[in-house]
Amino acid sequence: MSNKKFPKNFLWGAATSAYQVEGAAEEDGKAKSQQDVLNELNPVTDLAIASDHYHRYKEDIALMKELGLKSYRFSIAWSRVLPNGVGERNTKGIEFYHNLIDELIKNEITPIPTLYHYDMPMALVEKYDGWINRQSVDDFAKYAELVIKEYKDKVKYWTTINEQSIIVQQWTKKNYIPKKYINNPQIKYQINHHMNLAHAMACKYVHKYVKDGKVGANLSYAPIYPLTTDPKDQLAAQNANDLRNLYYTDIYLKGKYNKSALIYLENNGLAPKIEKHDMDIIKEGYSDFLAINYYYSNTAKAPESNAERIEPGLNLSNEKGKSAKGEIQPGFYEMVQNPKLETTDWGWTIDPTGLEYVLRELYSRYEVPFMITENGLGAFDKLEDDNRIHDAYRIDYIREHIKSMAKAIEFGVELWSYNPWSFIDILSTSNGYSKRYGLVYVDRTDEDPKILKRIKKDSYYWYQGVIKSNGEIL
Ligand code: BGP
Repeated sequence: MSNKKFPKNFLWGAATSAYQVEGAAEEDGKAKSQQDVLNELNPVTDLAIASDHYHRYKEDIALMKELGLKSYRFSIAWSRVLPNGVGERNTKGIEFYHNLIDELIKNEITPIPTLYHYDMPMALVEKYDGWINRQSVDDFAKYAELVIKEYKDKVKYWTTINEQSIIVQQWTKKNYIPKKYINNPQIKYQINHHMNLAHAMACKYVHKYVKDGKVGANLSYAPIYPLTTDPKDQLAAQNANDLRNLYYTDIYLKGKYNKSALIYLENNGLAPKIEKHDMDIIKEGYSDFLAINYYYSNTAKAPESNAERIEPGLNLSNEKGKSAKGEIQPGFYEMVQNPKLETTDWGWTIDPTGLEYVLRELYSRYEVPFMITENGLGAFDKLEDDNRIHDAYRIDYIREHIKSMAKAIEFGVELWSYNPWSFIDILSTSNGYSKRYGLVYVDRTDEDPKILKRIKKDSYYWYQGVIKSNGEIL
């Protein structure tokens, strides 16, 4: 099959998120987000500096331009715009994102902002426990309205909330959860319900204020395969897909909760409390597309009849891919390792075929366009004596995923954009700078920020050729 199928105006991009690159965590009026505090409690690296993108965005955008990027997916830090989450605006924060967006546009790079990437303002966590409290929906809606109105003439593509399914699965890591709630897993589905409403409000505002504006959520989506050909395992994989995947996409793209997943949650005392007009709000805030973050696939089997519940995120693993393994939902499914697939150094399966599987599965179900807003390989990169980073493993990973996108396009899938994770090295939440994803190396360690020099990796030069040939030279 040829790779000629990428449309002429395809947006070849790259991605980052605010707290993982910006630094300046408490500078120019920004207040702490829950990520700043979570990192203080369990220090991995320095969020006050991170990759110092806040001060070096011009240098970084010059590198994007040289690479040939057509889009840049980044996130806006709520607590930079509204330090208290609500109320007084931080002019300097608002100005920063104007400058960033202007610089992108000047360099013909389409901005794709995300409104929320795990970084609830700490002020709202202190005030009312953050997303646990329904007040968060109104406060997020106010923040979203402000930001959308502010940048509406410059930004056409908007994404709302990053990875709600990961926020549920890893609820104690992606949210600051006060101790009193820790033993109540229903809370995570309540948080998710509040986010569904918040997402819908943001979609509504994009449709209201942005001429030809397009909006969707960023969802981490891993296909779920049955472990064997036993029909019971097949059904378990379907159950897992309902609860871990369709429970989110049906909300965004059908305006409904996936029925079997909701019934399972109700039967187990885990369902969210849904108020009278909530489903109308969710229906009204429809999405125009889905932004998919794709890293790995998962596998499920039928659990033993006497198996006890193991919630994801409560096992010992720190990593998302690994954490799927070991989850048991009694009578529904058990997540297991896939014996057919290789894994990364962090135990995440490497499965480019899964990306074609996901795109085609979702397209047949919803027939909406997609963007890939994250996809990449976390690795221990090494700065060699020749001052280069020879990351052939990353090139292989990205190449195979691009081939899968091309095949999905050949089968009719509408794909607008591909934004590998990440543009420059970012801090990985659980692993700091030892787990690197960037096309551009940031010369620092967790302990020592050094001078944060940017060095183009081999993957940067390779991706440059991919973009130039519109995906033909891989
Ligand atoms: C996605 C997140 C990113 C990034 C990435 C890699 O789920 O949206 O923020 O963290 O995963 O994950 P990690 O840093 O844990 O390796």
